[in-house]
Amino acid sequence: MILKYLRTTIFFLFTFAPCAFAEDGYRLWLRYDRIEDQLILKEYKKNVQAVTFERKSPTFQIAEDELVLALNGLLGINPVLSNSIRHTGTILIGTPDSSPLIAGLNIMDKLTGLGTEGFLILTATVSGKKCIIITANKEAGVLYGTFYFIRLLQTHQPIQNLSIASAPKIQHRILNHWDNLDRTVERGYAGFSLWDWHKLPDYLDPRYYDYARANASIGINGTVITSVNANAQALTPAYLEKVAALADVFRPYGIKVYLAARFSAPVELDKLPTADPLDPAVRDWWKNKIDEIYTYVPDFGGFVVKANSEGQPGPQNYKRSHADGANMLADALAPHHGIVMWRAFVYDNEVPEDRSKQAYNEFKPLDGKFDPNVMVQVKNGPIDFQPREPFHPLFGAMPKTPLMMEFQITQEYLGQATQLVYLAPLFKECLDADTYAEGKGSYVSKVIDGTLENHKLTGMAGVANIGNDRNWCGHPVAQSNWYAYGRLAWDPELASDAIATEWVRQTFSNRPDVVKTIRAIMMASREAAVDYMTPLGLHHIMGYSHHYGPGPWITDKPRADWTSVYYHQANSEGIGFERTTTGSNALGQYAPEVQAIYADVDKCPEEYLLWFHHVSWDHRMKSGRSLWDELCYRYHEGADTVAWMQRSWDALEGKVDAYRFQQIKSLLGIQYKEAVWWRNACVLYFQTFSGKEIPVGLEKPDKTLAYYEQLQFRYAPGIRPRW
Ligand code: GCW
Repeated sequence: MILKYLRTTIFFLFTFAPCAFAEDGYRLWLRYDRIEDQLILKEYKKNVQAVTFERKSPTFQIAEDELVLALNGLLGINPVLSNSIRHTGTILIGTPDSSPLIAGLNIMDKLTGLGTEGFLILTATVSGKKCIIITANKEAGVLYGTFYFIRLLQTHQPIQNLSIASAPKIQHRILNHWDNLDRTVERGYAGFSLWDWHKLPDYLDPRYYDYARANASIGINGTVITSVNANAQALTPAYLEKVAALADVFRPYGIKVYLAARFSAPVELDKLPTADPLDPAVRDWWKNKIDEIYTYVPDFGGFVVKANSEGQPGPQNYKRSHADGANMLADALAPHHGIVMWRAFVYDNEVPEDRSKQAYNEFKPLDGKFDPNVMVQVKNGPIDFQPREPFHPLFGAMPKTPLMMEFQITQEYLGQATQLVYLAPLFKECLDADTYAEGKGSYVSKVIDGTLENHKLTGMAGVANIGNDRNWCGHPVAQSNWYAYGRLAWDPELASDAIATEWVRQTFSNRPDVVKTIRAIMMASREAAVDYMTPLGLHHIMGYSHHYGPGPWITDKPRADWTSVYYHQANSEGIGFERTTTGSNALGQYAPEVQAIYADVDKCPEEYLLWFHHVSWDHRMKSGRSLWDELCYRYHEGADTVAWMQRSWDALEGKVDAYRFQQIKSLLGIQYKEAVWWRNACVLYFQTFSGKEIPVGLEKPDKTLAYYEQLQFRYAPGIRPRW
């Protein structure tokens, strides 16, 4: 009852918010404002008049509520709701099990192959009336189909003759929240954690429902609600009760809850003398703990684990392998059908080896040693979510192990919440990369979706950029990265610009000039960020610890691999990290075909030049310029592109809502300042090594290097807690 009341309240807010309040971004891409184009409106109204569910369930109720909300808003109609077909233009919704009418349609062959989450949207005549059928094998598919249908209306697509089949290519499509129990969010730039632990389990913030709706609308089906830098307290009854309350909210939306497991929990919580994964008492402890979790959350998804990485405890503390650790948890989760997502993000300052090689060196020998319900979760690149990295060499190198992709949606290294950087092109660059593991066409996407190496268990994780800011993600356009992540987890083959188009149409406007302009800004934004931060393959030269702004001068820190000089290796001869046979030979971790692309400094694609090579300042680039000149040009080009983004955005005044127009305008102003700051600081710093002049015609920095070096940001958001 209370639930129902809450839901009605939320819908009320959603429906009426635009009249009473500014467009503040709360509604994300689920804005259902009236369609202005009268022709389209008329056409839609003809085709959509009623909604029929023959049988209801909590998930179907959500689908019906969403449709009613959307049809009220977009078309201004109150559809007739019934459990039988009486009107032309009925949307008939259900599964063959829930709906005798659908079961009678002879579509079973179309449904096979769509799995438990795929759906069909069809135009068909039922009981003599022209109807739109939204159906699936299971309820979750029906919900996804409903959101898909609503998207068709939001983006003004034809609906007269529908025949759509869609199924996710990846099984586990998961958000990883790096949320701490005190509600701070590691690398979070959108306020505090959504999870109000203090008021849970009794108070269910309406945002939990809206969060679930947003995820369901793009097919996200799992959420790890606690940070990988895990706190064992999350596994205690006091917290499990709260976790259960969230799981109950999310369940009808098709979303499972997962937790991060702290490897030393048996020691911390119950004073066991060890957390050795082969110790019987430790194994029993986890078995009992996991059984206990399932009494709270019967469909608990499982654990993500960060072990022996950046100070986190793990099996290596006891001279055991990552596989020993993962399998201990997997064994206890298996009877409940839970999974382990064991992260491969490991590197050790004590190991005298290029950091980019370490995960591969540790994990490759373990191929085939993991239990069947373990996935190894690998970041897209071998260092750490940089503006540009080559794909991680583990992709394609562990054929016997299901590898899960980990992307970072939150913009830790890409401008945080002050910069507009659309990440789909970054995600795609990795997914579309060819590993050559099984010959040409062995794309990373095929490793991830299980087709290359024949795995059933598949997954993608995205480190969430969501917080309790009114607009969820801090920067209004950062929502597009949440959206794009979900869409690509459903189908890694989708194109970045197509996803941008969908998102803009739903989130801003269907006006062609608006769509074109915002899409162009989004599509240019990532490359611009690469250029003004880390052009030509540079990486990890951000400010120390908070990673805000430039810090190429960072040196003398507790660990060499936490300094910038480790990565750029600039000296009077040149710049870049030699990773070919004459250097660390990290390139040797890739297939020979990939090595052939990057090995020769004269042929290496320039976007990865300084990733793989230490290059002389005088090296001739494709443009005919010297490396030094080219570096300066790239830094300038990056900042100039932001100026272009500003001008393009300004032309939208009056064409998008005033509130977000102003927000984005002022944020772009900050982005330009930050781009110039990056450019000037880096050019001045690298000039101390090249000893060359900034090319004529390029604007000279107006401040000194010393000025940039002394800037401090003690309170930059998202810093890792130090406990
Ligand atoms: O990107 C780095 C971040 C850490 C993070 C770590 C990881 C959760 O700077 O804040 O810790 O990666 O992925 O484990």
